[in-house]
Amino acid sequence: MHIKSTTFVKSATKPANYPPAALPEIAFAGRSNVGKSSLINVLVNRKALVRTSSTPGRTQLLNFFDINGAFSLVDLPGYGFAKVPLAVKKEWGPMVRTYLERRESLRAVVVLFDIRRVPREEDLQLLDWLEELSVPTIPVITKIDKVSRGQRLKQIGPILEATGLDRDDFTLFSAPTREGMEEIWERVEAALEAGEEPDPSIESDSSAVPGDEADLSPPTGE
Ligand SMILES: Nc1nc2c(ncn2[C@@H]2O[C@H](COP(=O)(O)OP(=O)(O)OP(=O)(O)O)[C@@H](O)[C@H]2O)c(=O)[nH]1
Ligand SMILES: [Mg+2]
Repeated sequence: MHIKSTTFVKSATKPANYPPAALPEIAFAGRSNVGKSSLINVLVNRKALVRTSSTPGRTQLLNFFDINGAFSLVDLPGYGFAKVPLAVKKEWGPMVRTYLERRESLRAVVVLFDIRRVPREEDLQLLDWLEELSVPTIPVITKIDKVSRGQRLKQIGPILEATGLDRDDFTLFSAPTREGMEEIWERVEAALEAGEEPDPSIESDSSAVPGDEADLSPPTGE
């Protein structure tokens, strides 16, 4: 993905305040502190487009970003942080559920899991909603730099067991090493393209090789 521009559009909590659903959109969800904002920053190659924090639970808003004027990324509020006041915790469910139900431009949700943690109720709730609402899901296991290569398979066992997903459903990712970044871009691009209306004026070419289009090719490294 060639990133020409990344712009923070706005924060919102309810549909009336969402920006217009003019562009296809990909959202990022997961528990507080799992690394949602860090993943977005790595994808768009910016150190701090999205604020990351060592104080989990600070982002209690939906944050909308415009990429290349072509699609949007949304950083969803995290859940499950013990120190968040109960009133705020109660808002998370309706806020996220409403977004998933009502956002017509939503193409997929990237769901993050920490390689060191067993998924909990809210993680499974989120997966259930995505399935119920038929929202395509891109599961990611993050912070893989925190365990040795040899330990990876053993560490992800409880995640596979709790979610019922297969090893191949997950992309393994690390923000500091950027491992997995290209694979996540490929999955995001596929989700963005899957939602496109076929343009009858363009002759379909089923033999096209993915990545042919200049703008949609994987990063060439830097
Ligand atoms: N080692 C390691 N640390 C990471 C990784 N991703 C994120 N972190 C760290 O984890 C902490 C939380 O990351 P954020 O990106 O702010 O997490 P978040 O999911 O956006 O958290 P909330 O906004 O509070 O919901 C920060 O200190 C990050 O530097 C990773 O892949 N590896
Ligand atoms: Mg965040």
